Amino acid sequence: MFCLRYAITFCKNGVILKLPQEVVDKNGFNLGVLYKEEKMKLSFRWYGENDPVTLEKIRQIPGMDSIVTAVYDVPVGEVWSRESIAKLKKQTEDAGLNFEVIESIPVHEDIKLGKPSRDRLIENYCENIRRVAEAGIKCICYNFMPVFDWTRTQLDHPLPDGSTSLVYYQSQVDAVNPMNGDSDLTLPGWDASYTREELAAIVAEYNELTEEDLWDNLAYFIHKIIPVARECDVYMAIHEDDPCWSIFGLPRIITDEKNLDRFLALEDDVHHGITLCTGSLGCSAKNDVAKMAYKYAKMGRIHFAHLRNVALVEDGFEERAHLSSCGSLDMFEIVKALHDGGFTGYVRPDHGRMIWGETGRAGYGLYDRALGATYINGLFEAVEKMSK
Ligand code: DNO
Repeated sequence: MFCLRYAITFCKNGVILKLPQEVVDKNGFNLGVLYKEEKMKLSFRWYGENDPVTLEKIRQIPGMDSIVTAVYDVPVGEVWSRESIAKLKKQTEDAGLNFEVIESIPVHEDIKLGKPSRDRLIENYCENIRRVAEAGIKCICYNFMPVFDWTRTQLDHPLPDGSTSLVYYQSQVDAVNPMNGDSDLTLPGWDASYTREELAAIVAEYNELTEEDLWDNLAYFIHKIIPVARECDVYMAIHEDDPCWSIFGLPRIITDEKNLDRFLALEDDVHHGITLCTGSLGCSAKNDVAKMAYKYAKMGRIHFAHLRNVALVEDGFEERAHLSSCGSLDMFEIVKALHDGGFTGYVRPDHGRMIWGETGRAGYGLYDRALGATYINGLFEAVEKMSK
């Protein structure tokens, strides 16, 4: 006697994305894996009920499978309430989409700094892993960038076709001193919950911290969270530093192949993996993104992929449409590398330009990301069929 633990589920557009995974006998003993999920799962970032890009709109993007979201009503470092998690799950599932990816559970600065308070904060982090896992989450994206997450110098840079996009010019970054609390100059992507003075104080705390110290603090964190992720069967997926070099003299370590190898060696466990962000790695010409995509997919360590293109320019980089011919990255080669490496994780279109007069959260409008999603679908369909 046996039964299928998981029913066959269909993507709303009729494409089979998931097949039964395990067969269990009547006592619940696992008889093994029947079919494996064979495809990437297309996902889309949603910032919750205040996001002008609604779940209903996201659902209409062809092939859409999962929502990527987070609890935003709790300060960094605190435990997320089960109610908030359950609400996100219900909203997502009511819209006919899967609730399987969190981006991000942010890492408190005290953990990155290795302060004594880190043990309590890491325990909270582990509790968040447990709570989202209980709600069905399979993959958690996070980053270990000191103070500043992704950094750009302008969010509405006009492109020749009349659209606007996010850009990074090194000379402008070099002109900003985040230690100067009086300056009104802020850069997009900075955590808005800090005042300028608080920001300056936190940056000052990093003065003494070397890259090796940051590695030690990362290793300490990883050794505590990965056993919990394994227990909960959740895939942790670190996001590379964006851009992938040090800014304002702060150390940044998740930047290239050598450092990703070092990072992955911290724990020999598939639950310890990466988000392959093509735009973050691809803004340095030194990174061969397709090579890394193949290598880490083959190792089973890419759980999430952020796919977008960037154009490298003399003084930095400009975000462009997803299409290969619009930027410096060969998106076909990257998708082929993921596919050939056996990648079956979550994929999302990353930042889009603002097009067709859309206004809203920079990088996270509907239209250009939806075009990106459709392009990504096309690339995956092509590489899948070519390989048969
Ligand atoms: C930018 C995003 C990042 C990412 C975090 C992950 O648009 O890709 O902010 O969410 O770095 O923790």
